[in-house]
Amino acid sequence: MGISEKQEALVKESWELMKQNVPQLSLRFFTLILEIAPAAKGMFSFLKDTDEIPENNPKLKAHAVRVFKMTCESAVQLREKGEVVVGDTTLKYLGSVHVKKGVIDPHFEVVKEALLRTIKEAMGESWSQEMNDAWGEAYDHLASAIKAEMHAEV
Ligand code: HEM
Ligand code: ISQ
Repeated sequence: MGISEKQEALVKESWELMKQNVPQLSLRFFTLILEIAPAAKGMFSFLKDTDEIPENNPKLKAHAVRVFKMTCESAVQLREKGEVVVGDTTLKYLGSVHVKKGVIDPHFEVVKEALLRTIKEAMGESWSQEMNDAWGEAYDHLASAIKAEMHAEV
């Protein structure tokens, strides 16, 4: 299943709005990940030695933004090409980073759920099911590409 032109626009527009509030967005995204899967905490180097999620941690913000951005780009590619083709080296690199950190396939559902809930909360009145499905679709394709690299890694 691909995504429609309208859905691509919904993803892009919502990201344009959300990125104006990166500190809150990244904190919420992360909080939700840990709410759904508390055990994930130990995997993130920037959280290991803290009790609470750092509100203004530059690394956390930068990482969270990359996840959103990559998912948004994946929506554009899905629309244009019907598939996700993040630069080959980027994918290989991401595959190896995640394998090294001990990420396994089911974790991707956790991050998806957290991402979609973050978007729903951030968009409030402007949120729609169609917007949600578009982000979900884009994420699924990106996640599959990363998972494929993770399995190719060894
Ligand atoms: C690191 C993206 C899924 C856990 C990263 C980095 C990116 C990224 C860009 C930074 C790599 C670097 O430059 O060091 C993504 C995307 C995902 C995804 C786009 C899904 C489509 C997941 C999942 C988990 C996870 C499912 C499991 C909970 C981590 C961890 C790191 C990381 C633990 C290392 C953080 C650190 O300590 O520096 N991810 N990720 N990621 N990711 Fe993901
Ligand atoms: C890395 N990978 C997946 C999700 C993330 C969320 C916040 C910060 C870093 C991340």
